[in-house]
Amino acid sequence: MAKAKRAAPSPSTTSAKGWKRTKGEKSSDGWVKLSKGRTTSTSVKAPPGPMNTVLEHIGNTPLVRCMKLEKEYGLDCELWAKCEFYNAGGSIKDRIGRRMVEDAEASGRLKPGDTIIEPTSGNTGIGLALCAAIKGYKCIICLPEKMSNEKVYVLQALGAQIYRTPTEAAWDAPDSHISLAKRLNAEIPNSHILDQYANPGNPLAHYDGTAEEILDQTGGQVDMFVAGAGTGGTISGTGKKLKERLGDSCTVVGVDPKGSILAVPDCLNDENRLEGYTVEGIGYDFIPDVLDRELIDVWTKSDDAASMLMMRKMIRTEGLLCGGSCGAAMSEAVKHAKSLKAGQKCVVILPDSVRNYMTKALSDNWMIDQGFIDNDLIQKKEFTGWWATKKVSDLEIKTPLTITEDVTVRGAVDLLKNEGFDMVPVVNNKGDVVGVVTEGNMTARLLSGRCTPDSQVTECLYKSFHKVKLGESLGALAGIFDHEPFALVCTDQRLFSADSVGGGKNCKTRSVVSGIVSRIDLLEFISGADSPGSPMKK
Ligand code: P1T
Repeated sequence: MAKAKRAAPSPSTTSAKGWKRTKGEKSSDGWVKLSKGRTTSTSVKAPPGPMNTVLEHIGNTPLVRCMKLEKEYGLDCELWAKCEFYNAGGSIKDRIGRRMVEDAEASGRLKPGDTIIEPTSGNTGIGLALCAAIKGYKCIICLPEKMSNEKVYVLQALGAQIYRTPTEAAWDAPDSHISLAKRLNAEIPNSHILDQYANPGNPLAHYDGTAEEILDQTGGQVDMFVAGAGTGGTISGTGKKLKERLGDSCTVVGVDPKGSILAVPDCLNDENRLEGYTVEGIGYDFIPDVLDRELIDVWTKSDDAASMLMMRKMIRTEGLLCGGSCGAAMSEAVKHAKSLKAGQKCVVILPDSVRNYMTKALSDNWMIDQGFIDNDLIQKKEFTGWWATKKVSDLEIKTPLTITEDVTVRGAVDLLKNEGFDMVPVVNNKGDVVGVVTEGNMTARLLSGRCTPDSQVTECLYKSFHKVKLGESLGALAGIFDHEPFALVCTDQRLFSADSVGGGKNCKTRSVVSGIVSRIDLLEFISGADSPGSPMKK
């Protein structure tokens, strides 16, 4: 019997798994289609053309479907993420960095050799510093302390000069990042604040760019658009274009973190009003000029824990290497998108990259410290030794010694030497702990010239210390010692002021230091007389 003839496969049209390409045919989006309607994941997409500088790699970011999240949150609609972390400098703010610089060049305001100064939560700074590095401007960035060191290192590497300002300073206080930028601007000749809070180029970068891309990528169908608001440039610029094109068929949802006051109506801001929050880049204590709140149909308040856990979930399930404000936007989007039907589309902006948070929300230890635990992706470490259920009060805690903010570095060095400590808590005039001076911090600051022996200790404070209560378990303390050398033992004290006695209305609870415990105290306890294996016990 004659064997059936098999056609020899054409090497140029058959992939390793036997999927055939439709010969050389490219679909409208640039992908080569395989038979059975699949696209390869091994890159046959037409690459962008060659670029003169990396500034051309800003914009044209991918829109990615989040099917795992759709399923997990029981959504009928399609959930799409606009992945802005693929911009050259790693965030959506590269778009406005480039736009504001190019507008200022075109108007003749910015000239070769000039200095760009900007108050920023970091990403606009990176966008501007990237332009400055490539185009040859000097760049000075004023950045609140809260923002991650990862942003600082990127800024430094791009050649920017950085000034950190207190996070708690109100926007119009003399020590805020905005006031400092204005002072530097007045002192430095040929310097300019391009001012993302008021510069029309900020929303226009999104009106002309981000929004057009989204309309193109969705075939002109966006039923819901969700974005966090910082300056409000993203949501105002994109929202304006979407409303012009789609009218009220597109619902614009603004995400504002608890603690900020951007949301409307104002009563939405009551919970934690003007208190600190962790997520970076969104929320303010003033309304920026470029934020057009008329364009926003619904405001929603995001929560730090839900934001950070959603960020981790997006990384883990969708492979989207995004940052904390992306988690804020997505954690609110999955609630609001529930109202959409099958076939409708919700587009969510993911503004920046996990690169900015490698030592923060990408670290399990950091998440646990902040209490951002879901017992699924982030689980608390459990210790099971005999000591783990004992209490901090079982440790031998030394008599507390604290110093006030006006003590000099020289005074603190003398004190540490004479008392035999290597750290001491610093309290303000109300008795609240503002930080800890440690031998390590003083060494780093003094040797690098960032403080002098006559500086106040507040110039070399370690602020990210941990507090524990006397009733806390040693297991919990061991979790802290996993990555921190010490913890402050604090007790709550209720403080009545003259006008509150009787009614008790203005009674405040204050945290008072009752000692410091370090790793050696725990080790001493475990290996000491109480240890089950100790000869003293027998
Ligand atoms: O400023 P706006 O267009 O509203 O984008 C908000 C936003 C969201 N997420 C992150 C991580 C951000 O950095 C920002 C805004 N960032 C700044 C205002 C800044 O100076 O970097």
